[in-house]
Amino acid sequence: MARKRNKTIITCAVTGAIHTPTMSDALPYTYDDIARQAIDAAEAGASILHLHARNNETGAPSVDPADFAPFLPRIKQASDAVVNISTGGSLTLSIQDRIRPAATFSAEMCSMNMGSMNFSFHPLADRYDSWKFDWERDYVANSDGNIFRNTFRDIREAAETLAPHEIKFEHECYDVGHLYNLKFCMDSGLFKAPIFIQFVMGILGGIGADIDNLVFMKKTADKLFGDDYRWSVLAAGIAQIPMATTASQMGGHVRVGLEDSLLISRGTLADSNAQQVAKIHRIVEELGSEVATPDEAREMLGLKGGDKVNF
Ligand code: KMH
Ligand code: ZN
Repeated sequence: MARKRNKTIITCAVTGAIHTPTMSDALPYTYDDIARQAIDAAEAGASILHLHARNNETGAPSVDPADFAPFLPRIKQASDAVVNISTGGSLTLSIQDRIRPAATFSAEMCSMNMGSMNFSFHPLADRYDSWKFDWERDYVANSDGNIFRNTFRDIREAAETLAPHEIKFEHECYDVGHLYNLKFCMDSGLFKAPIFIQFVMGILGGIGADIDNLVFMKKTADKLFGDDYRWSVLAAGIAQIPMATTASQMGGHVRVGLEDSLLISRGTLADSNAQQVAKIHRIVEELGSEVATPDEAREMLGLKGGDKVNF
């Protein structure tokens, strides 16, 4: 008898902190739009919603819990999806500032970035002649000076502060070395199995988005973590859907959303997060896998449950 395949978890990363309002009218930044697009993405099949906040008027990325508070309860009321709060919402603020939203709202999941690195999107600055908001051009152009700081001390501090909340981490690994950082932290007792690894591919500063690299990341994770991990892929830009498709065929989970790509196909902007979710949902099913419900995702990842959050 054929071995039953694991169901595929779709995460949708709804807005992020890389893209800016000028780049796409579909990018949600108001509280209302973030709530509405998150709910629509869940209805289209996303069982995890990876959420950042933005300033309601200007769309500038924000890690202020006050900018999460207006949309989190609305999402919870309208959907059963797992809420995953970013702890990487700023490339300049301290880890203490970055983890405050996850701690304040005691989410079921949050991101945990597994190494320090260059993290740049400055080439995007040359694509636009005019910008909707004053902050955008400098924010994008100056990202060539960014160091995304996630030292071992930062990771320990985040893990220890968040431990009482029983939050499951989405371990964002942007390169092979980050897997070794994660192994070191696991061996130090910071994280409990099964860990959930997000292979992040195609960020300028991290590993490129191609199949050889994905196989290498996966083989390295197998070697380091054995059966103690679940994994997913996000690829930036046009590689998003092809790499998610490949991951789903390799037994992994997938992440889409306007945080990672503004496109629905080469040269065409997506009109919403839900459109990307619907596309990968269709592909996963057409290729013979099933998409996990939020409760199935909770079971697979060992989450504490949607009734234990603080929003
Ligand atoms: N924007 C992604 C490449 C985080 O939120 O902690 C990485 C990310 C970081 O999702
Ligand atoms: Zn994020």
